[in-house]
Amino acid sequence: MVRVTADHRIYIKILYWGMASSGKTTIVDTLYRLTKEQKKDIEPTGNLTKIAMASGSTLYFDRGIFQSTKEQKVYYHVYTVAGQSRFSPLRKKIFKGTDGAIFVVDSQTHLFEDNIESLKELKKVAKGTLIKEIPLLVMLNKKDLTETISASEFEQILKEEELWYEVPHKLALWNPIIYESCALYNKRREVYRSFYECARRTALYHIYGNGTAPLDKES
Ligand SMILES: Nc1nc2c(ncn2[C@@H]2O[C@H](COP(=O)(O)OP(=O)(O)OP(=O)(O)O)[C@@H](O)[C@H]2O)c(=O)[nH]1
Ligand SMILES: [Mg+2]
Repeated sequence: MVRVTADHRIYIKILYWGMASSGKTTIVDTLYRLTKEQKKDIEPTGNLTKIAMASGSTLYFDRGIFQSTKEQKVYYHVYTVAGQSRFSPLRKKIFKGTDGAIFVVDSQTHLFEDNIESLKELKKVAKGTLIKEIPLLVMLNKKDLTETISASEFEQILKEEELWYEVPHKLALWNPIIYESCALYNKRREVYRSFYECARRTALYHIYGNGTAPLDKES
């Protein structure tokens, strides 16, 4: 839920969701580092909050706050969920108030089913709001590895899960973009672009769609 404070600051919540070890924490780490080091349209304010186990796996969530450098009143609260199955009730809590979601796939072929399970859980928690009210984007992560699934294979999953609209459906304009990504800082690929697109779509839903996917005038 986009929040506007009395001093006209706008807070937007963006959530990274996906199975354990798919790379969510690494993505936010990389996003933080690269926006701190380079001049981008967002910059981090303060540090990242990471609540993790000794293994590095997220125990509760990660959170970072980024500020738009063009629209200084706009802030993004960026969260990642803890992907291990046992944290399901926690994920439901963290999801509350999400304005934009990025689903992070561990694209290694042998994890196909685990990713579907994580997507189904997100769908259930979102109760029909994905795409219609909450922009959804996909990162097909770890594409630096061999033996990974392709974007068209994942598109098929989105279709089976009814998270894809065929033209001429008006919502087809807002179908998730599938980014073939690598979250590792030194080999990073599509980390900034996917975040930027999620932020952009979220703003459009808020400004032109009054909290829903903007459709053209005839609709
Ligand atoms: N090769 C490769 N490894 C990655 C990539 N992204 C993350 N990893 C590695 O995968 C492991 C898990 O990454 P995390 O970022 O902790 O995964 P997570 O999704 O936050 O996991 P949970 O917190 O348990 O849900 C780490 O060893 C990362 O270095 C990637 O794009 N390519
Ligand atoms: Mg994590």
